[in-house]
Parts: sequence; structure tokens; C-alpha cells
Amino acid sequence: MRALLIVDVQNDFCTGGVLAAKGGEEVVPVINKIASSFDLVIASKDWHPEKTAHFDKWPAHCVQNTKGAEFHPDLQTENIDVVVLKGTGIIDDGYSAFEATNVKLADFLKEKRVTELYVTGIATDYCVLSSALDAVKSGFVTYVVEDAIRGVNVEENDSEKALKQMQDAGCTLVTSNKI
Ligand code: VGL
Repeated sequence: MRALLIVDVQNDFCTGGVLAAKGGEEVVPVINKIASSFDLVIASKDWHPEKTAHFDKWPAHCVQNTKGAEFHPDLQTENIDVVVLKGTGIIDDGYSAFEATNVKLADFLKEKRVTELYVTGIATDYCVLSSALDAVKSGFVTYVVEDAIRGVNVEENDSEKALKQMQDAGCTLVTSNKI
């Protein structure tokens, strides 16, 4: 079984959002194009309370039940089987989709007999990175869809470094036209 993980394609990480990755919304058509070819599609949401230690490090973003926390309006949500929520506590960063609190993602994927996980979304250098590294650690054959991710790049080459880290950990980079 092959699953697609869509990480945090939320308004606050797209152009105009409070923590926008440059061109974040450009992942949307790519994800919409490939989603129907997967057996299972999981989307994560950064889902923070109004007050959290996470906002000592970052501007307040993806606050539960706000516009900024909604999926980008062009993301085709009918393709999504499960939404997992992370960063829901008052101290956790919740970078990885595997830290979701409403679904134990690794157990869930294993129950569904998923062996291969394709990671897409925002941001390459934080939540995509953490999710992809956790996917490898949890035993999934992990692909990162290079044209379906965008980075925040606090430092200019953070995304480049993240790609290298993911590859070093055992992730395979693919482009959407090969899926
Ligand atoms: C993220 C920075 C802070 C992400 C979340 O979704 O990658 N980045 N919080």
C-alpha cells in the first residue's frame, strides 16, 4: 500500500500567511494532480492553541479554528482520507505529523498495511523534514516529492540542507511526473 502525506498545506504557510514559505501555494496543484493515484491520503494540520511555548520561537500561526489554520482553499480535500492534528499542546512544537495527537500516525499506517509513504507539503525545512525523518524511523520506505514541497528558509539554504538530511537518512527524492 502506498500512502501520500500532505504536510501543513495551510493558509498561514502560503503567500499572505503569517509564516509563509515562498511559493507555498505552488505545491497545491502538484498535490491535487497526484493524490488520486494513492491508496490512502493523510493530511496534517499544525493546530496550535492560542498560547503555546511554540510561539516564543515563531509568530503566532495556525491557531485552532482560525482562517490561517485552514487548508489552502485550492487543496482538493475530497482526496483526503484522514486529517491529523499536531502541535496541539501548550509546549509541543509538533513539527512532525508522526507527533499528531488525534491519530497515532505510525500505528494507523501500519494497520492499513502502508509500506511506502510519499511526503509533500510545507515546510521543507521544518515539518516536512521532521515528518520524513520520522517516517524512515518508523520503518516506511519514504519518498519526498521534490516539486511538491516549499521551505521557510530562515537561513537561505535551510531547504537545501534539509533535502540532504532527508537523503542521508534514507529518503528518496522523486518528482511528481514519476509517480
Ligand atoms: C512549521 C515552522 C513553525 C512547518 C511549523 O509547518 O513547517 N514551520 N511551525
